[in-house]
Amino acid sequence: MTVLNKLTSKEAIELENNYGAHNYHPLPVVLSRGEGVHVWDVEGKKYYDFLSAYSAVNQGHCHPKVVDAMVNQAKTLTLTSRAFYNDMLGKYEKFATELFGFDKLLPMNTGAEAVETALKLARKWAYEVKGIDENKAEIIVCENNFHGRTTTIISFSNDPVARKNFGPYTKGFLKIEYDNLQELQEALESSNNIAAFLVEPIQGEAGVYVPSDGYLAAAKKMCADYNVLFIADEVQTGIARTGKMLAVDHENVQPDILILGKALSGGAYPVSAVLANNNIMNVIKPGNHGSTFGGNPVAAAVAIAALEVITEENLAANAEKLGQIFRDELSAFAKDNDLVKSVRGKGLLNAILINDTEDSSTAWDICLKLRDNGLLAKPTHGNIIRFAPPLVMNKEQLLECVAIIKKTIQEF
Ligand code: IF1
Repeated sequence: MTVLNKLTSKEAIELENNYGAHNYHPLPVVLSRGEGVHVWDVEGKKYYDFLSAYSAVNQGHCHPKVVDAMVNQAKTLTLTSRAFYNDMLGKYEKFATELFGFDKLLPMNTGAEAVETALKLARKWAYEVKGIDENKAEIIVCENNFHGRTTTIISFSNDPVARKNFGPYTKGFLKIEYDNLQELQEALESSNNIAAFLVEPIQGEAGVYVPSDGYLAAAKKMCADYNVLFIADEVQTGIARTGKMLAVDHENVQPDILILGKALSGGAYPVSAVLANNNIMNVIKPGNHGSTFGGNPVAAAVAIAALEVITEENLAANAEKLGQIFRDELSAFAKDNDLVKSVRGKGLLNAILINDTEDSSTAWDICLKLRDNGLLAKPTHGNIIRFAPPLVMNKEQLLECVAIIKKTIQEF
């Protein structure tokens, strides 16, 4: 069998089980094509994608403008490394910094790399600008955070599965409860060595926890009062997912450091970025940080196209509108269905809480049934099912999906 032969789902799953590391437990469906809000499996069955590759495909699968930008650039110049300049990076940096309102952008590839970059940047700023004693910088993070899977990032995770047997852990992190301003105040008060506060505007992996109104604005103000950097990890909530270009825009918060990833490329290519103003970004000097692929011409071309699609197709407003319909429909449904405890989210980043124990398989079983009924979603942490379709969905499609979700849950 040449590797390009058509596979059955069963064969594809077997290959991954035999030759791939078992670092995931995917829903048993093998996808082979994507277009807009739909994906198809190898047997040709069509599904609505309600995960969007964890909000990386906000612009819809294989968006023509994004794919064309990628293909055209890939035929011209793919990678120069940063040993030389290239004609795409500066254009992208100018476009993105003006779009998000920052002086500078440091280009990386994955979300975790961008988070690591932001941590290094905050520490270096703390030593060289704030004047904290060398190697004493502390960064405040939240319980139940998810910022990626590198050794330093899992060092401040409290998820045993992400953390156990990966020690020794990186020091210099203080944990506080999410959406708790009192604990943030106490942490800021506790030490003169606080460099930054790293926070997800909505905790995605933890189960789409939307903080109280005003939390982000109050937290940003408190950080400013203590000369502590406010770092917003918008890898999952950014790029129009929550109904605004950035989730922090709902509270008019301008982070000191902004972290982007996932849909920054429309899911076509690994692209991430860290944005900050000169008083912070200029602590980075040649040789301090970098990456072979960071800022490559294809990434630059894809990111410009992916961001233009968001603006041209007004996807933030669409996410806002459809998200409200989704929550209204499912909240009404939850009133008469004792399996759905609650619905929460913002824009098209939503989740339902299944009325069962954390370790029950109900959420998983519902997702298997949703798959049979033509809609793909996956539980996060136990009994929470996240629903995050591409932002290009229209109202008719959304209502069809709401009907599928209701019908499926009613079958339980
Ligand atoms: C997986 C979770 C979501 C993120 C935030 C940084 C990163 C992520 C807020 C790192 C990545 C992804 C990782 C992906 C599944 C998905 C995920 F379930 F893992 F937690 F979305 F909630 N900051 N989240 O959400 O970005 O290095 O992955 O590009 O690991 O399976 P990355």
